[in-house]
Amino acid sequence: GSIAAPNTWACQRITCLQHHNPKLTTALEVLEKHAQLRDGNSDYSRALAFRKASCVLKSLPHTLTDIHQLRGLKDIGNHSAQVIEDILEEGFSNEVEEILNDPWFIKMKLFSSVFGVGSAIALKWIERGWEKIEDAQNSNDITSDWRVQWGLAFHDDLTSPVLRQEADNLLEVIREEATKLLPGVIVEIVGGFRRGKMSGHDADFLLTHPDEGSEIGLLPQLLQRLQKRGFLLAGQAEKNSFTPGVLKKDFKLSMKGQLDHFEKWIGIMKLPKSFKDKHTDPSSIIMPTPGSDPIDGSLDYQPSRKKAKCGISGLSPWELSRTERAWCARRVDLIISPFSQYYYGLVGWTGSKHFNRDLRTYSQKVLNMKVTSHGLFDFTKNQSIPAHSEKEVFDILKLPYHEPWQRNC
Ligand code: DGT
Ligand code: MG
Repeated sequence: GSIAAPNTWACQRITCLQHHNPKLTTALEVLEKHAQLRDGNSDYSRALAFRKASCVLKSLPHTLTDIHQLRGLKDIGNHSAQVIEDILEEGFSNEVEEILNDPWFIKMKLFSSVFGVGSAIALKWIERGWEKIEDAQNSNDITSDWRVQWGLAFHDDLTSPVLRQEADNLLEVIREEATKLLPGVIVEIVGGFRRGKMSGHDADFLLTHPDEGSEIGLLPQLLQRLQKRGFLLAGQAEKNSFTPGVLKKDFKLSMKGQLDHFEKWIGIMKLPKSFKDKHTDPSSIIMPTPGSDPIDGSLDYQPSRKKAKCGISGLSPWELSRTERAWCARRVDLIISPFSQYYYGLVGWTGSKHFNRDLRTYSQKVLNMKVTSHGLFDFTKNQSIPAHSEKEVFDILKLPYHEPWQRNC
């Protein structure tokens, strides 16, 4: 008989980190990754099809044993169904095995694991005949993108998973400093850690304050304090590029592209290795590390410019990465949200990415609403609708409330 999940939308289903079909979903996600790398931004529908299928399997209440159990589910396309059938019958999929052994795929995955490198740059590097990270590290003809420079120099650190304990310890430091600057500030861990993951590729933090407007100016001061304590390595601050109004045309503007418009710092921090241990007291820790003096004032956050770059150390990224050090380089995002947008921002920055994507499509197609990290616009009522809690976001979207750990699709 069919054990198909009754709900068609991923945002209606409960999807936990631990589920019953990891072998199948791992295989489908290899195909998704392959499609992403092959098609780049030109066609993400192929990648999406594999993700959708994987997501359905994650929400099943038991291990799939027969392909017929999936009968009638619209999110399992023919290609995915074939792969699932192969694995159920043979124990493996030839197509997936071939991809995993494909030198092009292996190199693409390796190069795109560098911070700041997407499939376009990875392709270029392969065309140059590069095979290893060292080939890019040793090249003097490398991009001037600060992310790629630091991403290459600290590739080992940045590709070793950030542990939950490190994120928790950093949360304490950020809360401590942010609260000194702005009592009552709310600081939340978002991203994968909020969904219950024990490790991740970065740590994401969302900050707000119930007194709307008081958060303005917080980020540059917070960065300065973190810098004084030796936590910053390199990064880039972006100012809030848009404040959505209540009008439809304003709201439409706020949804250009995939990215949001919050003020944020995207960067790399230096976390003491002791942060991996449970019993560290992160409070007041100051890191005695070489090269922590700011060069040429480039840390300074320049609100007049849209983007201000922060290169922090006096040493080159490469030199710094070779020093004897008691810290690990970690990718960190700090996001500042005005309180009136906070709960939409919280849902958006908690993810998963696929949960967000599905939520947007569902809202549009089923409810004639547009939802972003900044708010929600109801095209039927021709008005934007505020939310005062995460639960309210779900209520407005006529969805059962799901805890962050149930949004792992
Ligand atoms: P990870 O870090 O590998 O454990 O995985 P996540 O789920 O933390 O993914 P990450 O860190 O890339 O992004 C965190 C969440 O925030 C993710 O669900 C999607 C969302 N997100 C990331 N970047 C943006 C952005 O620029 N705009 C918006 N609206 N959301 C974003
Ligand atoms: Mg993350």
